[in-house]
Amino acid sequence: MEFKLIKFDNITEGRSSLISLEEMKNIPFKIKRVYYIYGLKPDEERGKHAHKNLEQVLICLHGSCTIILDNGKNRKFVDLSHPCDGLYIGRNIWREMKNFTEGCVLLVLASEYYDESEYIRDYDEFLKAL
Ligand code: T46
Repeated sequence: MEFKLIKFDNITEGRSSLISLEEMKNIPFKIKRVYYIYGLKPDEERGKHAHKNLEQVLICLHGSCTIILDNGKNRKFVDLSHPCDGLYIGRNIWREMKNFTEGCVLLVLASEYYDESEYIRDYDEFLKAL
C-alpha cells in the first residue's frame, strides 16, 4: 500500500519546538496546495474518498485522530498524535478520518491544486478503478 510515516526533525530551543517542511526534502513532492482542517469534533468522520492523481502529507498539529487507509485489499489504521509525524498518502488510496480529539487541527500538504473531478467518492467506483 502506498503510504508511509515520515518522522520530521524537531528543533527544540528552550521549552518550545520548531519543525520545517521543505518540498523534495522531507516532503516527497512539490507542494502546490496547503490546507488545514480545524474545529473538529470527536463524533465527526471525514474523508471517505480516494484521489486519482494526488499525493498528500497529513500532519496532526494539535490533538489526535485516526486515518484509515484502504487499497481495496487491506485496511490499515494509523494514529496521528504528534506534529513530528507526517503521513504520506499516495494515489488511489481510499481514506477515512475519525476519532478526532476535541479541537484537533490537521494540516495537509498536497501535490496538486484542488480539483473535484479527480476525487472518487464512491467506494464501489474506487474498487472498479483499481
Ligand atoms: C484528505 C483529507 C485529509 C476545497 O474547496 N478546496 C480544497 O483544497 C479542499 C481539500 C476541499 N475543498 C472543498 C471541497 C468540499 O466541498 O471543501 C469541502 C470538503 O472537502 P473534502 O471532502 O475534500 O474534505 P475531507 O476533510 O473529507 O478530506 C480532505 C481531503 O480532500 C482528503 O484528500 O486526505 O482532507
